Amino acid sequence: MPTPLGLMPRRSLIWLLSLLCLAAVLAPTAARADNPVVQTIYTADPAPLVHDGRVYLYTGHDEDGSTNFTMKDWRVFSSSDMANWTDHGSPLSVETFSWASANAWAGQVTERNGKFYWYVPVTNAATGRMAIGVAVADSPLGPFQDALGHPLVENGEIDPTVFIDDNGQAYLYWGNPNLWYVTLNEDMTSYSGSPTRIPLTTEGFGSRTGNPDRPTLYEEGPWVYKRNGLYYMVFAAECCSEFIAYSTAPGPTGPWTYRGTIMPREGGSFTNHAGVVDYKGNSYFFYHNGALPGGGGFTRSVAVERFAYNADGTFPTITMSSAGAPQVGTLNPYVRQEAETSAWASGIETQPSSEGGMNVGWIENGDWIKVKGAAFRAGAASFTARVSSQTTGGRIELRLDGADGPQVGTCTVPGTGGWQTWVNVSCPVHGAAGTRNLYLKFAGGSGYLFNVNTWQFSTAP
Ligand SMILES: [Ca+2]
Ligand SMILES: [Ca+2]
Repeated sequence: MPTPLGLMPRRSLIWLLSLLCLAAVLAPTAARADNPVVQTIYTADPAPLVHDGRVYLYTGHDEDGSTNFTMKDWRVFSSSDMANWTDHGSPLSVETFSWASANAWAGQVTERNGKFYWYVPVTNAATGRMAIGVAVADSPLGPFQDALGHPLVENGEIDPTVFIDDNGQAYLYWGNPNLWYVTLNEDMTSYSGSPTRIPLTTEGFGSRTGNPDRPTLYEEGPWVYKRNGLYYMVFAAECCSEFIAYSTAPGPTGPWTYRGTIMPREGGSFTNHAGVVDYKGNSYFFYHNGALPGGGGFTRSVAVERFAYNADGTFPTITMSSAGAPQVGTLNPYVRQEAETSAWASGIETQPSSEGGMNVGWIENGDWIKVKGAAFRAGAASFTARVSSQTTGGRIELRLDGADGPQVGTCTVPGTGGWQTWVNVSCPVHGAAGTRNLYLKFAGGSGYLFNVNTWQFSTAP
């Protein structure tokens, strides 16, 4: 059995590489960019899930200023248009597992019979080794509970990916430096037989030189799925820095054939981690990099690109962009929208709201939120927001096209007596018609001004 000691030389190398990467951090992303997906915190290890018409994006969470893989909880975001993402907070953390002590690393969620199963690697406090736990929920947003009260499987290796074949047989794959699978039972929380090692042959996973312990390109982070009868294993290759490569097979247990690079090494993070889904007729490739200000190997951010498979089912080369995926459809500003739904957020953070879900907070003068592609149609007449303020409040400027674009309304936010004491404020709107990018720009004095939970436009004053 491999031990965590097997990872030690790599972690040392990572230190050096991360310092190099810090020096190479890109200038702050242009305001029009929609990648990375989340700007309010650092996110890593994307695991997308399409369910009931929405994309749910499960991620890890790098702590601010982290200089190691300091990760305490997982996060979930969702979207119906691939451009505006709603922050749903943290429905799962290391603390959810009473037997775990640290390291909320890369996992994946799947749905079966109306329940959602989240497979994650964490440190088993009793053994000190990485183990894989499984949490279960009735909703893709959680809250998730430990399904077992102990690890599902433990061999010191990480990065579970889960796949349910057309015949209902489920598989859990994981591993670094090896690659393993077990056949999961229908309850998704137990398995038959014992963990099986997938042969890491050069035919199956390419070859690398100069590392006798790792003769193939396989490093970590497998992502397994099936498309048009072909089984795909996408994985992080040849640390460090990692690129994303893939192999295919005629069945879920192989034999695997190496197919080459999907995403070359780039992006200011020495790791990468892929998640692939189809949604509303297009294919999407999620990954992570160090593109946010302050970003790097331990302060990563999840990003996404739209792509199309080649006719023979092979991947095109996919490179990182700051533009992100095109919006699918538009956002309806005439239904209640969460303030924590945005294509880009500048200066703000989010927190759990006393009214459920999350709210936007830490709003200071000049902060703003971009909502992409709001379909105002013939025109909006008024705007209402659910707000709170323990101080004296401020103003929400409604602007179009840019944070300094044309102003179509201004709502005054009063003090409400507390950061979770919510009231509605409304104001008239003039000149908001057609489909435009909406900016909520926040203005006022010094310090934190107010919080916003939800907002909605109306066609009548
Ligand atoms: Ca702020
Ligand atoms: Ca909210």
